[in-house]
Amino acid sequence: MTIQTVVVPDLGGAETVEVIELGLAPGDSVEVEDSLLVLESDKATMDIPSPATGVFTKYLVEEGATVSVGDPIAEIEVADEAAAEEPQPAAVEEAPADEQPIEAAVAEVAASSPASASELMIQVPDIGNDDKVDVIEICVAVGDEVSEGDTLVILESDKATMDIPSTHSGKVLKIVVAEGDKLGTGDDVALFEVTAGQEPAPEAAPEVAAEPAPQAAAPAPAPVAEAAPAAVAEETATTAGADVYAGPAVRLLSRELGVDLTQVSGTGPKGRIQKDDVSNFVKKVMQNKESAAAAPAAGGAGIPPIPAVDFSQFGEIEEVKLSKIQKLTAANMQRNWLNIPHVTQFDDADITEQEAFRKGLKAEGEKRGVRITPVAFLIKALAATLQANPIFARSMGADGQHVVQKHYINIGMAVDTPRGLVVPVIKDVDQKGIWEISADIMDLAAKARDGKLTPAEMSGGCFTLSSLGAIGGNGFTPIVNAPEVGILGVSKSQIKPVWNGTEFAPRLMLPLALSYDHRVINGGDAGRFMTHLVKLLSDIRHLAL
Ligand code: CAO
Repeated sequence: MTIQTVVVPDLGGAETVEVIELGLAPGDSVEVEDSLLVLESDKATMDIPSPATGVFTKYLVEEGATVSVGDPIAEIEVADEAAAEEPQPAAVEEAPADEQPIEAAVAEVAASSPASASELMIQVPDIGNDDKVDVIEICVAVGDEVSEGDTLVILESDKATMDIPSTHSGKVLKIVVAEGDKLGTGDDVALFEVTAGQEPAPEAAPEVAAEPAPQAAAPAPAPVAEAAPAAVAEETATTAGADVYAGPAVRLLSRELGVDLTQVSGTGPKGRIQKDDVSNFVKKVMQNKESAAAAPAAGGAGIPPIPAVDFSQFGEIEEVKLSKIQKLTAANMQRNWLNIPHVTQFDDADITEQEAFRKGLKAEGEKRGVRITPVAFLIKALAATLQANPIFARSMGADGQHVVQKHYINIGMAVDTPRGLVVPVIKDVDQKGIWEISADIMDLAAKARDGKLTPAEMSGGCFTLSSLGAIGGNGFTPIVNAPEVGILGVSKSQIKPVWNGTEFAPRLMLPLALSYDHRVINGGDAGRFMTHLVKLLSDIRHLAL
């Protein structure tokens, strides 16, 4: 066994380059030509291939280090016979030392070689586009052994990127394009010494150039390039990663793992995507999938889960823990939304007289130590409406074969608290007057905000009221609080012009929205319920009847 030191090859004019990717761990097996590390100048990146088959021992540089020609960069352990046989990467060492960027210098290496019978110029196949498009990445270097189908260069139009694959296996003798060049169908890409058995007949080569039909001499699996423009665009959206900054090794890894590089944040120099970034992205997606599968609230009923997004790529973020109530509410809301076919019906109640009456009670309320708000009248009116329309005090039987009719009137009241939404229940509302209901509202709302409600105080409801009247809004569509079948959403009352038969009069109108479970309630039932409620709220004398 011999330790072989790998040095920075001729950089074709660049004086120094940066080490941007160290992908191997000590003990990794390497084949000749496997990428050991990636260097980058201000114009191009360059994979440094292993000069021999063996075992990678260590790097002699750190990521981010600046190196120049001849600097030792890595060590590999090779079998003595292999060391004897395998020279340092000849292709790179043979590069001319004139003042050119890496990619151009590399392209020039074999320029002077006369074409032989086993040489073949690989060309751009039909890219389904008459325009020439930019070369955004050269994926091979002179001296590389390339298999048929391996990506040689990546082209980019304003709509898509396209991998241009090699139509033959062989060794790259010369790359005749550089990043930034424009290429179109049939243009030359690279000169190959094709592997024995793949040589084209001497007369076949020009035909390939003139007619790059996939079947003639090009069995290239070039799905992107051969596809119609629409398919090309689709490829971009899913895997190609048009606007990403990543080297060939990372692009290859992302293709193997099916990772869309546009979704990955790069942590390397200048935001370059590293192999670790791709691995971490996959890890995160898998973790999110596992937690989505574990949480009954997510992706139930065969509904595809909402994809995880790494928001940090758009700006600063923080993770805020959900309270127990918020988690429970999220699960219940989703369960109710998915299980119940909702319909919401709207109306306005004229509460001009009711409000005048309520305000007239304020002084007495102060004496009693009770605040009467519009919510107390709503709950009283709802109790009477439920008595007149008992279908709204039903629940769907678990077997779907029966409904349960409740003969008590308990009304839940949504309360907004710092810990989340809770719904205490006012019991036997039909047997209570407005003062008693007001006292219950005050008591339960205070307990809700202090987190002191007992489970008994939050159960047994027949129907729910959700009032955003003190907050504002014209209307909203509340979600039924299953297993109840109806919920009333109340918004802020406003003075509106209402036609009284002879003229428009200013009236205080209260917007109401009744959501119901259409499995149990029909539109006619809801219409009757809403009409009854509006009548009671508009003239509360009916409550006394
Ligand atoms: N239109 C105009 N003003 C209204 C109103 C309405 N519909 N409803 C209440 N108000 C007024 C009240 O009159 C009171 O003003 P005054 O003190 O001058 O009389 C003021 O708004 C504050 O009322 P309040 O909110 O303190 O009391 P409330 O009895 O109206 O409501 C409660 C109690 C618990 C329902 C309410 O505090 C609450 O938490 N509402 C939010 C419910 C919620 O979050 N629903 C959404 C659930 S789904 O996400």
